[in-house]
Amino acid sequence: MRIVFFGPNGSGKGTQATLLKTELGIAHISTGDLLRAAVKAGTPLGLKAKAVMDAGHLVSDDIVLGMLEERIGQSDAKNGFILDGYPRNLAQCAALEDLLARIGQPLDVAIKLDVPDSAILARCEIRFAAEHRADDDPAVVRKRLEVYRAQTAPVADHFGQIGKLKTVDGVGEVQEVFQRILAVLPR
Ligand code: B4P
Repeated sequence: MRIVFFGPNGSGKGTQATLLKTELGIAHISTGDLLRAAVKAGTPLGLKAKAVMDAGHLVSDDIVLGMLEERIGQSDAKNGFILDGYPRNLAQCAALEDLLARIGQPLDVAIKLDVPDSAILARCEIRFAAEHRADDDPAVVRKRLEVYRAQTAPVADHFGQIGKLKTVDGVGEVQEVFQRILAVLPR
């Protein structure tokens, strides 16, 4: 199965994709994790990405697409994958559809996690206190929510128009949200 997960920052994409990966035995590909790994490794790409991420903006489309293409080509993604945090704008959406058409692996479903801003701010504040991730600073979280509304929300409309969108309430216990996700997966 090939799944796209999207929703605002802190909506729980990473948390839920990790559970779903185990449930379905498919690859979990998080562009946020790929970027954070590049930042940690101090690669030229990582150094470039760090400033952009810390300010709450999106990293450039060509950098993210290059990373994604390489990751999707790895053997654990042959039987399916969950894309967590990609696509984040309409250009990435078009690039993804091109890539998947080229490799003959069309998407099955796009799952959108709905979480109100107040809950997102509260979650990111907790993580900021524990992990000190610069992009969890409340001012940066607000910026990321703005970016989400302007650039990522239109991606939902696109998946809706092609009949692949499922919207799931992302508020509640992690296991409760997970059961809602399982219930909307195509059989
Ligand atoms: P992400 O890595 O996607 O952001 P995230 O804040 O980790 O979001 P996620 O939704 O995965 O939340 P999580 O499960 O961790 O992006 C980071 C940055 O990378 C972006 O801002 C951007 O700069 C860059 N980037 C990534 N992809 C890109 C792309 N395609 N193009 C360009 N740039 C890109 O959950 C958040 C917190 O909530 C956790 O602490 C978790 O424990 C908690 N939580 C989860 N579920 C909960 C629940 N049900 N109840 C209470 N708390 C919950």
